[in-house]
Amino acid sequence: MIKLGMLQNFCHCCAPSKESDDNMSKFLGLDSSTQSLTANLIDTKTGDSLYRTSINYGQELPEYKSPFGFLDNPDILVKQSDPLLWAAALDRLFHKMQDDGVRLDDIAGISGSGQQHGTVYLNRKFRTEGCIPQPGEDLATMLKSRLARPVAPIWMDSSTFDECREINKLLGGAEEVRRLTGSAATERFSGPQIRRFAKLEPDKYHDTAVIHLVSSFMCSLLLGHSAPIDYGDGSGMNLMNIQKMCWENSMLEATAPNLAVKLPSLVDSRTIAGQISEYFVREYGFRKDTMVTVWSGDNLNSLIGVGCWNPGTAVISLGTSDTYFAAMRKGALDPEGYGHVMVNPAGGYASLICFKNGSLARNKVREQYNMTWQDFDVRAFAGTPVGNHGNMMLPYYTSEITPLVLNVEKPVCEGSDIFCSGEDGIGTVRALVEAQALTMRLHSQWIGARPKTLRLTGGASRSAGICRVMSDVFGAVVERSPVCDSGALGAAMRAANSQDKISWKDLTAKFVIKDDSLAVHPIKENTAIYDEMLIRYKELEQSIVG
Ligand code: XUL
Repeated sequence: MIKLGMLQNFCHCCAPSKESDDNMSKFLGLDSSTQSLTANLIDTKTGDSLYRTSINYGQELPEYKSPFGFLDNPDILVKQSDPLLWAAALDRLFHKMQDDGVRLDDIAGISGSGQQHGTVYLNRKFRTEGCIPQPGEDLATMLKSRLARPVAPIWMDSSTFDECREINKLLGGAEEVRRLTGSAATERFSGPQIRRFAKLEPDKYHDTAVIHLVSSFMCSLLLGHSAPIDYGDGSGMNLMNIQKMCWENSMLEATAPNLAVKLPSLVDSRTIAGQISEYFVREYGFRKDTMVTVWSGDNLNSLIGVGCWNPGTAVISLGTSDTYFAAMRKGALDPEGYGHVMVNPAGGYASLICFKNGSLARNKVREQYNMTWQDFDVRAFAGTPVGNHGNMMLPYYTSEITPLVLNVEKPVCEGSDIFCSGEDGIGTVRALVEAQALTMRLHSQWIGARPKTLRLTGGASRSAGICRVMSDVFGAVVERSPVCDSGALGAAMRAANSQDKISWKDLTAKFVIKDDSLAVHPIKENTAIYDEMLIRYKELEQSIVG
């Protein structure tokens, strides 16, 4: 077992004191996600979100040829991004904030949220010289000479089926990997991705001095040197012992040679990693003593941003991927291997299940039928009955993670063809959304009792039709989080909690507004229809997935 690094370097009680008290209440949360970089600036004195903005990679940085945040690849299982794009987005974001008149010298602290599992491979120059651009240089130009690998595999990658089997075998079975790391070896997780890289490009792997997650990589850019990885995002790697909170040597050895020396240290998610680098002071006028709290994974930040850091309410985040997550009261592991246990940055653990066919699938249906969001939401649900006349779909418009289904690009339909290929598409919309809710209910059963309350977040949570289906399928009250950037908000709240010692309870009361008039209550008769449908859904899934 490897010991924790020099924890005291990152201790959350050693922040230098600020010059004045006036400017200590503004905290910036950033969210480096698959398709965009988002900012949310909060003021803990007034309880306001002062400023929000987003840089969409495809639209605002087209030169990186990543319209959806990742590079084109002939192999549909391979999904990789250009880390230079993420660095360029950070510069672009601060320029935008300056142009919009945001006083960056007013910001006391920053933290962030990153798409989970993705890995960035950096060379010796990064380790020895850090990552502060020279005058006249920007972040992307500086970074070019510090990358050991020009691409970063991201969470959407499903190319590591063999590596997962190899890792599970080396550890004596998936169960042992799950017991140690909270998850069976999982295609998109960092460990299997690192193993594949070490196998396919051993020379480049050898030249890699540091391997970062997206979260710790972005944090490093802000600091100007290598940042630690927080326990939360560290638990999505298949490398961390989730009970002992340290790198698990047997996993490191089963993954790739010499991995221990390439990984940053692991720290508590409340750790202040240091002051912002001189680049941001020089270029954008940040104060020298703006402190940076370690970044964490996007779902874990969202847990805080929607106010569900305490057990009780499960969260459904409807984004590029759909995720189902909740703070955990007692430990449980998914015997089927799809669900994950991760460290909750607010303390304790959290369950997480990820479905790749989220907005990806919803958008495909909209495009297929040339529908507006309003058509999708209003017409489709009003025009079709609950249960869709018994028609059902497995929603695999692209390879799925939960359950694992590779090399698919078409949903599996049961029942009349009309609802999958009908001209107006309204039956298809209902079939898709019902399937998305049913698969969530089916694959979250390992966590324990069905939740009485669900909190929906993410763009698609604005859809009344989707909220109704979720509520009826789970037989639970659906609360709608008015916040669509819960990752960025959660990160800002984490910065305030670690740096200003404001409790989660106070932060939640100030920033997580919940409008009870928007709550959707389950209709018993509909839940009964879905209870029966769930049995059929499970059978259909098993007939395809095995
Ligand atoms: C979670 C997962 C995705 C990404 C999306 O395990 O893979 O939700 O975090 O950014």
